[in-house]
Amino acid sequence: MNWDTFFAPYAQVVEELKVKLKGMRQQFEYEREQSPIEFVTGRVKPKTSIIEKARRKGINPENIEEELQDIAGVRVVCQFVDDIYAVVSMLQTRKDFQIVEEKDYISRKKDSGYRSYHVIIKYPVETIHGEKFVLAEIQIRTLAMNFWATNEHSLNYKYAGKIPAEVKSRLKRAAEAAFQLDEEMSKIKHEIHEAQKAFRRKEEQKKQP
Ligand code: 0O2
Repeated sequence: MNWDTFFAPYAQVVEELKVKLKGMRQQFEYEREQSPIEFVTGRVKPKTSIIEKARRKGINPENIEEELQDIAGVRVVCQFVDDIYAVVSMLQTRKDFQIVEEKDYISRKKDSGYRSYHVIIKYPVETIHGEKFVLAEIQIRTLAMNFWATNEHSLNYKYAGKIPAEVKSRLKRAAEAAFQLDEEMSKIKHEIHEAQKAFRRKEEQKKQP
């Protein structure tokens, strides 16, 4: 397989989705409204991870494009849990891609303690050979969920998926703490928004001559 050719449409999808999602954030700013999107990142899954995941899930290499949903991955990070659902509703109304699956690991967290909302989409990408539909995964999570998932991911990498029991139980407690943090912050969301609005107004005044 020519991996450069294989990766090209995925790299394009990730870039296009990043531009579009960052554009949504920008539009909220232009309209002086609180954006539900804090930041957006994206990546194309590395070759070794694709091969390893396909092997683990028993996917025939010929079917990787149809069966591996997260070769193109974009992450939307929000301040509050409510924001996640606001982003999901906005994605549901878009006409530039089709949602093929939604995985709500927030109302039903994974055994590891992982929480996040995943939206799997079919995205039409223009290539030099014409239109190609590519699967992509949009992960939407709060800052607290992201903090937990990033650290857990590093530990999984370190221990090659076999995290020692003691570390695992600490991770479970940390997941609970992240959940509590989201709950508490949601309760003072309005006050935080007011404070952030006032701060932005002050910054804008400073810029004026
Ligand atoms: P990477 O390195 O982030 O790309 P699965 O069979 O559970 O591995 P599946 O069926 O594709 O994966 O779907 P799922 O469960 O929605 O997981 C897809 C991605 O979600 C994972 O990709 C992770 O990015 C993230 N994820 C899912 N579960 C966990 C978890 O317990 N901890 C962390 N930190 N992230 C998780 P990859 O390919 O596993 O990894």
